[in-house]
Amino acid sequence: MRKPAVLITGASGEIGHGLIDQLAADGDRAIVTLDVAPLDASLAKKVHRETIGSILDRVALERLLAEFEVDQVFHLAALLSTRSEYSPLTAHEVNVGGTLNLLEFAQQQSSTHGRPVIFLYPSSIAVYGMPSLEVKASAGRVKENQWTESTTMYGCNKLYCEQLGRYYARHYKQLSAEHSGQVDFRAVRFPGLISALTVPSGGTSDYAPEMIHAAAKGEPYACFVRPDARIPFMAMPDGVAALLTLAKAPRAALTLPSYNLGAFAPTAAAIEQEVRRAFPKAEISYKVDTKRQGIVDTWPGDVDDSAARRDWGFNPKHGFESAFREYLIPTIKKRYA
Ligand code: AKB
Repeated sequence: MRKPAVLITGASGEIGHGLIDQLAADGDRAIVTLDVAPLDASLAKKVHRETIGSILDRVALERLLAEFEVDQVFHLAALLSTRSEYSPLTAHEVNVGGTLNLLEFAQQQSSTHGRPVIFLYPSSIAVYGMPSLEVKASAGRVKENQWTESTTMYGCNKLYCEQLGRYYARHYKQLSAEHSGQVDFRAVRFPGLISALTVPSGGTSDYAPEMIHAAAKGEPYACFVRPDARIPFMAMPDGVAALLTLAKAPRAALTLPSYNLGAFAPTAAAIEQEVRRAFPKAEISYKVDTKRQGIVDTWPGDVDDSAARRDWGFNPKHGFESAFREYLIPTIKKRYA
């Protein structure tokens, strides 16, 4: 008998940390992970099977298919936006090829156990491409179907994978008589995520978490975007909660294949001010990287997430002040104490 399980790819990354804790606490399925990097020891003991390997390795996926009855997939593995610009072909291979492998895995799983496989996919604000700062300023809160002309490989990968997910969910092998199995694809477009426990790497929204963590460690930080740069952000626990809430939502309530999520949309200067409030001696300066700034300029200043709130009750606990004062600062202070 195969064991019922949830599969998490990219499990040792930032979202994986919080997600494993929550899923282990729920305890209703065995947790199986797949990542090129090992899990922290504290997390490894909470999972049933840790597989060190790549999402491009179809043999590893075949083995998991043979051993586990997966009915939920959290496909977190990806190369983020900054890293992807340095190696766009590798990014395409991992972000698109890897997602295709996972969708096929979910499809095969579903046809072997006869139940839909709920497939959670974190997409990103990187799917948007605001054509100019003037348009960004006047566009207000961008809706899911507006301005989706990304200028980054990562953003293009995410947008295409949303489409692949929609294809697997609704039109897979539409001309074939023997098609069985069903992928229940559900995606969110995350804003920049800020965790008190981990520091991201390879992203372009990294300036916010980097600034906070540097100040907490007493290290100087040169912010790579202008003080007036603005994009939406969210505290990591709200991001994890959103994925888990969407996973449990009744299928019939979902009207979009991919939902915007937002929580607060501060400028870099507002983040600096909040960091200084907690760490008055913080050494923060600005050394603008015009190319990374250029990417941030194409991302919306804020997103309209009313569809997620209406369809499946997305309701982040933290706004800007509470994210800092109730979650980030106290947790980070403890972490580096
Ligand atoms: C990145 O900066 O690449 C990510 C994202 C916004 O998806 N954090």
